[in-house]
Amino acid sequence: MFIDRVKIHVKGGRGGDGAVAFLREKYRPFGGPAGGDGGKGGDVVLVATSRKHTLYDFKFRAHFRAQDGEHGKGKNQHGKDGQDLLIEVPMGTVVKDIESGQVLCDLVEEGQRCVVAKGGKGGRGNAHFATPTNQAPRYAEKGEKGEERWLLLELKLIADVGLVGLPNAGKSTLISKLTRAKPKIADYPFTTLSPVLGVMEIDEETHYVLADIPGLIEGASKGRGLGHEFLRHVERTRLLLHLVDISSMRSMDPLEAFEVVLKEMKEYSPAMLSKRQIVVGTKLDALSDRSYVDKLKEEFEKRGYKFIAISALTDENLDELKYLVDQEMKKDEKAGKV
Ligand SMILES: Nc1nc2c(ncn2[C@@H]2O[C@H](COP(=O)(O)OP(=O)(O)OP(=O)(O)O)[C@@H](O)[C@H]2O)c(=O)[nH]1
Ligand SMILES: [Mg+2]
Repeated sequence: MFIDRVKIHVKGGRGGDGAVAFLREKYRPFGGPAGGDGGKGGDVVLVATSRKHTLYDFKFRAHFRAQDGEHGKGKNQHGKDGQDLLIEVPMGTVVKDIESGQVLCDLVEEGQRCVVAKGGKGGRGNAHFATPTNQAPRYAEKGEKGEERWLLLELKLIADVGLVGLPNAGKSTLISKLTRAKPKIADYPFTTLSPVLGVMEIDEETHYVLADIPGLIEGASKGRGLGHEFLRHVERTRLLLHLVDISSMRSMDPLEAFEVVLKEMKEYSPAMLSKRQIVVGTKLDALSDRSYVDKLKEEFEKRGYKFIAISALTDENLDELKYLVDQEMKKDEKAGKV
């Protein structure tokens, strides 16, 4: 199962209490106050790692607590600080505080850290509280409680290229051709229920991560079909392949299909529309009138999009599509936008 959203509870360690103690030495029976400070409680820290790819582990464990600080001791000995609790999460994890809804951090790089619950401060021992009028204070501070909160962890897959389109457009078939991913493919809508990633190799040094997501339909932003939440998995891609069925059995005019999906993307986030898109006409093998391809090409180019017609069944133009993707991605690199 693909787990891309979990709730966890985190709690920093409690600070150790300060000690109340007095020096009692052989020749100084009434030595001064000597209660040491309590140690600080450990922090709970999330750490991004490339070793994990899902939030699956959190299905089995939802509560995390860092170690408490030790209490202070006599002879001015400070308690030890509690150890931080490090929790590994996959790269691409966005961390939200559930109560405030605020995004606390966005863990995108290997080793990146985010302190999600601070440990409490240790209390000061009575040694701190001696004054000229009270040279033997009998009190010390308690350690503070650690911070605690519920977090929502959401995994945004970090893909380079996202595949979008209506259900049945042929997204999963295409990713299965361009990568080693083996998604389910069928001739009914909403075959794909959760995102699938695949790696497309161009040459030894160059590869791109493709993301196949569930199809969008009109009203997806209002919860129809599988909704539009899945778009978050392609939110960070640099390029979208927008698939439209151009076969003779298509259920909708390709330009109309394109507009429907654009509208839903815009509802999700207007920023999605500023992403580069290549329009991919699919199922070319099942198109009887080939002159239609030129017409479509013209129409899409008029709107400012590159257009390519392919068949994932006969492999027609798949190499050309790969080449186009590579070109578009390298444009970014040259412009230093990566
Ligand atoms: N003739 C032909 N059929 C295709 C081609 N590509 C996909 N199909 C068929 O179209 C149907 C839908 O394909 P999928 O790849 O599952 O479509 P999808 O876009 O992933 O659909 P959802 O996951 O439901 O959004 C399947 O029956 C495929 O066999 C193609 O190039 N030629
Ligand atoms: Mg699919």
